[in-house]
Amino acid sequence: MSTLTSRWLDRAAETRTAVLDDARSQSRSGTHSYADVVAGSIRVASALLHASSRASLGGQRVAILIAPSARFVEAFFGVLLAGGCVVVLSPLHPAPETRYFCDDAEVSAVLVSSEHAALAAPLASSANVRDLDELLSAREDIGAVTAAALAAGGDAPAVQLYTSGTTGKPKGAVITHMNLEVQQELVGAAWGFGEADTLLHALPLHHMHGLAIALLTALGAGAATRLTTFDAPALWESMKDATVFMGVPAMYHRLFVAFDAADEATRTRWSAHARALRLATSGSAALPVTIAERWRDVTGKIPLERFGMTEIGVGITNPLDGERFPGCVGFPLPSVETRIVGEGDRGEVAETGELWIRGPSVFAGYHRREDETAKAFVPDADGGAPWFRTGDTVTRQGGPSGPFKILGRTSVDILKSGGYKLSALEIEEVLREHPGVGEVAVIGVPDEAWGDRVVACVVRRAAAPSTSACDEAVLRAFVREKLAPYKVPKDIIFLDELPKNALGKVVKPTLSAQIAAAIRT
Ligand code: MLC
Ligand code: AMP
Repeated sequence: MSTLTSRWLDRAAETRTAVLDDARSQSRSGTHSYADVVAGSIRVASALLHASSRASLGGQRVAILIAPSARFVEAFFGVLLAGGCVVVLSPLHPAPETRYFCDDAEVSAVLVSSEHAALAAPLASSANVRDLDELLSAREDIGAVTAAALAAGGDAPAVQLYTSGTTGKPKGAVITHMNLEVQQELVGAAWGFGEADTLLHALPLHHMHGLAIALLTALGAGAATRLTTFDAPALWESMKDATVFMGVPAMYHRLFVAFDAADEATRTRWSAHARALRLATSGSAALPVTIAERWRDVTGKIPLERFGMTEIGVGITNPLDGERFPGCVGFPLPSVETRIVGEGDRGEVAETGELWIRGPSVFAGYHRREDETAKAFVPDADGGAPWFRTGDTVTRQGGPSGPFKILGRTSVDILKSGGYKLSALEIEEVLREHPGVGEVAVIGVPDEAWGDRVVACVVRRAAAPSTSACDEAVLRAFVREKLAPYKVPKDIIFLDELPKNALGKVVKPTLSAQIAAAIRT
């Protein structure tokens, strides 16, 4: 049995609160003890095992489409205890994207809670859609569940998270039980998590930040988690009952938009709530120093900024106690080895270059993408474990023992909008399917609210059929049918031509500079 699942089962008798459901997103609001949620997960696992007629799901992928709630946690651990690997789906994705995730992962079942039943309906023809409430009403078969959990060791796949890359469609990053248990320990210890904590959690659960860095760290430490969806005024209010808040920079930006719009008395109350938190962290994208300093003005401390990835969890963090460096992400966690590599791919150490990482929290590979996996890892010249290439350009501020500073991405085709990693190529591929589009280049324009503002530059097809109107509204609606709303370009700009080099390739840095200048004027 992995430490992840044994640690979970060890909490079966604990009456402390594990999850506080939010009335806004949940029919079954209220508080749920560890004992209740562990019991729920055992019922889900029992039902899955009985339906499969096998002693263990043996790493089968099981998708879950469930609102942030205790039910989510029950389904998540239910799949793990039965020996399955969880694919977290999000209600934000339209049917074609959800179908792609299910097909790519070859899921054996999709567990759906009642509030998302309508969203799952289009999947029913191709996938085994199961009502979570039905699974939760199963009889606990602790013998079968313990046997299945025992069969899934540290190397077993626990979660498959879809992440965008430099090839069109998102890839399924396979994260093992060991990866997650190491994260629980490292992050929990570095940030001082304990049973007295209440985590205020408004992050989406289909990504590493919300799922593992936030939720699993809190559960691993026996803390309580208030699961909710993002709403800036409600979050300021909820900070009153929390000890820790974790957010992406776009959330901090939004919090301050609401703060600035509030009256004096409200601001005073919200400031007091935020000051009483013992910890506020930021990650998934660069936290602008101006936002960090505003948070310090309100609370006395800048947020604790850290660096992470779907493929590695948190790798580098500023300290909980001691000096935090604005604009920097701090120092590697114990057991995380780092190397800064200059151009040329030969692994030569440099002052500024691509960050390579290795250690027990690095993922196992991309599901059924051997080529992509091979490209992501570099063999170690001295015969040690291979290095994972992060694709981030970094340096160490003030010299080789200074804190890490993230300077940008090595690829112009990877964008970060509001903390979501987006592939410019994926969005371009969708736009190219429209009959009115001749050429297209998707770029990220620096933006205070989103980090990268996604902009599509389109050259209309000269010989487009007269029926295929191609204006901004039409193209945005076209993308929205196929991709999550956060991937829909914020602006679509029509150009006569795109800047290209001698090989006919679009020169995105030139295009980005032109568009950024045009937007500013
Ligand atoms: C929402 N919209 C976005 C967007 N989020 N557009 C671009 N980028 C985003 N991130 C769109 C909506 O679809 C809507 O468009 C419009 O913006 C306004 O939406 P909203 O309702 O005001 O936004 P909201 O739902 O409140 O979302 C904002 C947010 C969200 C910041 C809460 O983006 C968010 O949860 N981001 C977190 C992403 C995350 O967890 N990443 C972690 C990756 S893991 P329209 O057209 O419909 O009006 C990782 C590892 C690590 O990176 O180290 O952590
Ligand atoms: P994802 O694939 O969604 O997990 O995104 C991982 C990427 O987010 C990293 O490769 C970085 O580019 C970015 N990232 C995460 N944390 C930070 C941070 N604190 N500062 C800058 N970029 C970050």
